[in-house]
Amino acid sequence: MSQDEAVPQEHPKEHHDHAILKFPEGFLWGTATSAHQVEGNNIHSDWWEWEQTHQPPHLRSGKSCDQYHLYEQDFELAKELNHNAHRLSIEWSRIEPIEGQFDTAEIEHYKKVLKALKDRKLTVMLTLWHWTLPKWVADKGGWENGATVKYFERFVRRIVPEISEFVDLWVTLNEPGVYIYETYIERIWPHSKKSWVGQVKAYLNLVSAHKRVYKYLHSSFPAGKPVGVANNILSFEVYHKHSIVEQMAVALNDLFVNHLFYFLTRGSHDFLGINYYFNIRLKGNNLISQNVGLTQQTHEVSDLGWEIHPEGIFEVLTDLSDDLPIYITECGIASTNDDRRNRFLISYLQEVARAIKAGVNVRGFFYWSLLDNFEWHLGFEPRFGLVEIDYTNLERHIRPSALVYTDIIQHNGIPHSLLRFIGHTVQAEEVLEKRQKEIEKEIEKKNK
Ligand code: IFM
Repeated sequence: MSQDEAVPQEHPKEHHDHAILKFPEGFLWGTATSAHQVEGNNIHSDWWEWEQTHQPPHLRSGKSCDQYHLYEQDFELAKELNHNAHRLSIEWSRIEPIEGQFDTAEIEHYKKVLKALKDRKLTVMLTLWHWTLPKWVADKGGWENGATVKYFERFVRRIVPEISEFVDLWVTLNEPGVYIYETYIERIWPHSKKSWVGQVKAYLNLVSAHKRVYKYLHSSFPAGKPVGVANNILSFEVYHKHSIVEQMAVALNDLFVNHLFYFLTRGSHDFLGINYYFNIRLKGNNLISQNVGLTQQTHEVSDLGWEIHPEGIFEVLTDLSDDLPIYITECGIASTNDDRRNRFLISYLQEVARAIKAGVNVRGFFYWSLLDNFEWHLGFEPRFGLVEIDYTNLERHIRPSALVYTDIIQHNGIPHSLLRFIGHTVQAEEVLEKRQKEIEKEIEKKNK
């Protein structure tokens, strides 16, 4: 049969939900970055020093994306892509390179940076500490030293009055748990060591640092802007459903990784900041937050081997949901395959929409990251950006996934045309309810 003769197919409308998967009014759509990863030449930080002494040249941050100079250009891109928010961090080691000496030129620099965001009408979420320390703080023992809490608070008290007019939401700390994990358990980051005592001290000092800064931000700025932490949250699963040991491991990992920091700082959050990336399967004797044999499985993974598991974000959102609003302060994928990034974005956001429908108060989503950037000990190879960086000349190139994200932002929801890209679940209940009513009407008509 030729195409002309083809009988047009009936597509019963009620079997598909063609509506846009809507997000709440005022939802924040943006991306996240951190100073050390994008600025370049952070020469007073402990990471910079460690890179020179412990890392081969290609794994050093160097000029990075040179956002220190190119910030206007990058923010313009974010604006053009229709983002309405941006998360970034300031670099303590630039502002206080020597103990007690604050560099006013650097403070002025950050004012300009933040103003550049406000000029573009972007909501600003600012992180005060994203893993790097001034070298002098690290030399005194870093977070293991109780005095670092005081140093950090002094820095915050100095900088916040200067910049608060440009900031809408504060994040005190980024992923304290990951910092501890990489330094004391994996031991692949600066100042790594095996020390249970050191690990506990550092963790508890981070807890008090958050609490003190939270208190300061509220007591000194009564009309206060919301304050939170960006916590790394993982979804966990057992490998063998019957294994009680694995089930216990899931419960313990969930407790330590996802709940402990929030629990120890309860009462000091105006929102929960969730950085969600991937799922972990715990197996046999490999029970401490380790990915298990993923490459031998059929799951799609990122270039870093992180399992793409959209349902995981739904699970953690519903699990952590309480009275506080939630911002997804980071979520992203390292991939040179941009189609994979598209699938990731659409499918993870679909699950966020599902969580909102289930009653979770999610207020914003910050994709990690606006640009490809320096991925810590892994250097520049992992490509997380919506915008690609050509590191030979630092030119920025918009990836197609950036436009998919823009499409979602413009609709404040996921249009059906994008959902089709990954296939999607029909919202069965609504469709059935509607159909039921229609059937009832038809029956009524016939009976007349
Ligand atoms: O690049 C990091 C970021 O600094 C903190 N969260 C996870 C990202 C990807 O690994």
